[in-house]
Amino acid sequence: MGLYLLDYGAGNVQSLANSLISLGYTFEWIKDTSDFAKATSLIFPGVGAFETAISHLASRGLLQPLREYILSGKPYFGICIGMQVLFEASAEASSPGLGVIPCPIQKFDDEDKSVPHMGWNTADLVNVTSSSSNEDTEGVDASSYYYFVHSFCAKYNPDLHPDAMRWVHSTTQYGQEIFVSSVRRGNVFATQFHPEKSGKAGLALLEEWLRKPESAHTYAPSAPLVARAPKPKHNLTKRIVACMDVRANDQGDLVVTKGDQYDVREKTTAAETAGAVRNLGKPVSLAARYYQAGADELCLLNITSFRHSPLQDQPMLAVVRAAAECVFVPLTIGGGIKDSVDPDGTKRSALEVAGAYFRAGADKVSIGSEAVYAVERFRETGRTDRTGAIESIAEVYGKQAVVVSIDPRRVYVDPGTYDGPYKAELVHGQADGAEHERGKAWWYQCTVSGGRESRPLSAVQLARGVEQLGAGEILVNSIDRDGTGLGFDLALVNLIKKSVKIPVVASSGAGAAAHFVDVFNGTEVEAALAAGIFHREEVGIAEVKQQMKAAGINVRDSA
Ligand code: 1PR
Repeated sequence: MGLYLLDYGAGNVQSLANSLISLGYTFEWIKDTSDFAKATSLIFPGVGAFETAISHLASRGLLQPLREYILSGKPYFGICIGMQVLFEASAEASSPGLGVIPCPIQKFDDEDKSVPHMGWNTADLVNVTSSSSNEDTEGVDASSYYYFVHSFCAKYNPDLHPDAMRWVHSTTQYGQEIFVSSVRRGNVFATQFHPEKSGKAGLALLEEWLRKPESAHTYAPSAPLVARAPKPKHNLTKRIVACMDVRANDQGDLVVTKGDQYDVREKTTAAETAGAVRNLGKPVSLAARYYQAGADELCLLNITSFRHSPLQDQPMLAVVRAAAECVFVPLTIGGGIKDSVDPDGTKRSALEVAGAYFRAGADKVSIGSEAVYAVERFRETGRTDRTGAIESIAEVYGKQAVVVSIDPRRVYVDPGTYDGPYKAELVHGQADGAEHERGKAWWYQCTVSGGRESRPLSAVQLARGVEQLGAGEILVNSIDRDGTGLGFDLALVNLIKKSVKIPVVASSGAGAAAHFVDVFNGTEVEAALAAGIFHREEVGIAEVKQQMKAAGINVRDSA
């Protein structure tokens, strides 16, 4: 079978390649226009931004051959942007799409929800009954969760776009909006979600399409559809993220470590371990374990990258490559996403560094110190030349690929006398709260270099600034809570969540499954991250999810 994959050169396409390899399929990459004729089936795993996809395809002379391939009747499977390019246009871009489906791609309304739509949601099949076979459903299982990450979508609107809606295979609800989550018609099948990032459910769906004989990829248009009112609540789950802080130990091996308030060295007095970097395992084997255990996302942070972090021979790239071969949920990589210089003097922009991680199999990059400097510059000058790490990566790979990781620390002040610049952001200790907080007030100060240096910027200022610069998600750590097991700092998480419209991940302090219930009940965050309790196997991911479920919080069950 001449299975080909189309890569337009931006975003993580390696994960799809890894999925196909894990399913036992071989494939070729489309390298030039002549390959379209050799392809007997084609997958376009579009990742990133619509404009980038169209302009890269056009500049490589691949846009028209792609259109011709689709019209030729040979099987086509589009993923995310690979689905969106089928439409006539996108609010994200000035260039038109392929115009195969007569309706535009529009932006989600962020009035009632965070945008991007990021996480695990369901797909409701249209015109398919419960007795339908896999063949009828294309392997889309209405009871499974699939991973979505996008700010733009084809809104479900049979009144306005009756012809386009006859392509619809499934719809999904986000907030009070219903959008098209998969289409099929003729030789075309495409999903807005990422099967290659949707764990076992996604792999099963890919396999269903791959094992079908090429001649069987012919789908009748769906019967005319009617408008539907949204349900009171969408099915997007709250995400559980397992995080691995990675650094070289004193022997030079990359290990997963874990600090208490960012100090990762052993406190024992035993001569052989005193002062050594805590070693909690190997990053790739831990990543594989957390994937199997049902983590919704994984995060790998290179925590000593502030020292010197060249791209050449970067050991974290090998870690990401190996992890992406066995992990089929989203992978974030952080640490050292900034302009750097290789040992031979070659300058690397943050965009190049991020690109190397995306090609290795990362879905998002997380920016720490550099984000603080960027917001400081932005606030000082009131403008940006769009060349900074956040802006340049978001422009090419889409904002959903840019996470900002913030490392704030509490600064206590006297609430009666404080009249400083953070007065409006002060959090006041509750009379029935922790003893050390009563009668006090504090603000959250940004730090860089893994908490080693404090900066004249608050966490709220940082969060608002990075949102303006184009970040797609914020990871809120807390130096005060990190490794303490005292629970998430709900005051901090609430403060940040209320300051921005983009998704927020709560981090630091989880010490029990109940702490996840507390953070999801006490704040509106989309995800919660933990490290120590998972590494030390004190609490399992399944146990966390069981407790969340018992508390009525929507979760995804398995890998
Ligand atoms: O500044 O862009 O190079 O990024 C460096 C990254 O490394 C940042 O994301 C920063 O948070 C992280 N980092 C730097 N030093 C440390 C350290 O621990 N010494 N780790 C560090 C940050 C916080 C979380 C941790 C949670 C959950 N660690 O990653 O996993 O606090 O822990 P818990 O559940 O055990 O409480 P740049």
